[in-house]
Amino acid sequence: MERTLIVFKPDAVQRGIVGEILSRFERAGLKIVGAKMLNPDYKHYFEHYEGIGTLKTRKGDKIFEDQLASMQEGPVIAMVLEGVEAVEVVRKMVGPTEPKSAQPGTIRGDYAHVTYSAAASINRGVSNIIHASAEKDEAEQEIAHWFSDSELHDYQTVHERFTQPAPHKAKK
Ligand code: IDP
Ligand code: MG
Repeated sequence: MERTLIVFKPDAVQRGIVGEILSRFERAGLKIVGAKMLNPDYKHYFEHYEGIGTLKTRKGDKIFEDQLASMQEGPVIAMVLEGVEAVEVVRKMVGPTEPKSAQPGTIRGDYAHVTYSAAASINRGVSNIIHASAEKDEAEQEIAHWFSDSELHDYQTVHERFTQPAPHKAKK
């Protein structure tokens, strides 16, 4: 089963909308296998956003530094979710990076509206509620960066009954 990292950013935590967003993932049947609140330092975010995410290389110094400062505005809640093709499914639910372009129905489209240019004018990374790993390889690196093995848990959900081999045969 595939795993992906999500991080509720300071804007989600401070707006008090973590619970209702999390319920979307639970409703879809994704399984929480790790969860914690933390306040990471610059070094941790540097590795997350540049070492793994190449944000500085892709978008330049200003956007990178604005983004790291925005993430340090308060604690975040990090989780590892597990499910069938979880990386792609969670990204689909989260929507594209810029809230203005994110469709209604996605988390970024439903809970935010801001633009890159508005964010640049106030020296912030664009506030888009939640981080989600973009690729399988990125997810593996991010999970190892945010969670130790002992913080990831193994248990059965009722939903897994429907993602595992059927025990029965059709009745004739
Ligand atoms: P993603 O979060 O959708 O994967 P990335 O390109 O990996 O997008 O960027 C990481 C985060 O950095 C974004 O979620 C957003 O908060 C911020 N960011 C990315 N590009 C821009 C930009 O052009 N302006 C402002 N903030 C940006
Ligand atoms: Mg990314």
